[in-house]
Amino acid sequence: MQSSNHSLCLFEPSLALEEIALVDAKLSFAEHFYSHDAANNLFTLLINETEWRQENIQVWGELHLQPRLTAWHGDSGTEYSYSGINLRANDWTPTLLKIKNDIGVATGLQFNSVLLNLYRDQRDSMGWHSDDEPALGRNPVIASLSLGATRTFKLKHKTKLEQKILSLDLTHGSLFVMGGSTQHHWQHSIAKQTRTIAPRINLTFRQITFPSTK
Ligand SMILES: O=C(O)CCC(=O)C(=O)O
Ligand SMILES: [Mn+2]
Repeated sequence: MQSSNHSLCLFEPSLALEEIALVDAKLSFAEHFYSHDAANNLFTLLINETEWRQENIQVWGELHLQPRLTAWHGDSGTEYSYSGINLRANDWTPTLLKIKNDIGVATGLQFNSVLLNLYRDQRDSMGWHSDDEPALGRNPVIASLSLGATRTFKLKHKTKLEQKILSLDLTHGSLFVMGGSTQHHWQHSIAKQTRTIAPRINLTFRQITFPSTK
């Protein structure tokens, strides 16, 4: 439910995306894509409006509960499969459409779906992976908005072991974009921590390629 305190029209994002140099990757980052107040506003809206689910995933043939909550929204017909889960898209909400539009203006790109992750505390995490599902097509662009507590996003090269792991603090209101061949060459993760960490929401906007248009 939206109250006047949480109006979507009160803020505009900053468009300043800066490149992060990394071999075999194309990365850019805007630390203050949304102001602190705008990011607070979006965090509150998304926590309350989202039907958060804890999905079972298959790891080495065994079912486990994912160590975070998720939701999938997108254009009708977009569906997403990973680790044995099949997600049918929920409709766009005004909040998600506003963010999608702001990111579209900043990047010049269109997205047709978004995966929302809620890391409830320091015990929630995301294991090493690449966003390289066939439905994302070749050289996908993934636009990642972070809200709430800062978590460290790590990138490690798949084959060039001399490349150091890159650690990037994804702060409240920041936008991080991965494109080019990043997903071919690098894996990324969010590790569990031992110190107490407040909740964090991450939204990754994606463009799903429909089989019929391939
Ligand atoms: O939470 C993050 O920053 C990463 C999320 C992610 O890698 C994903 O949704 O595929
Ligand atoms: Mn990912």
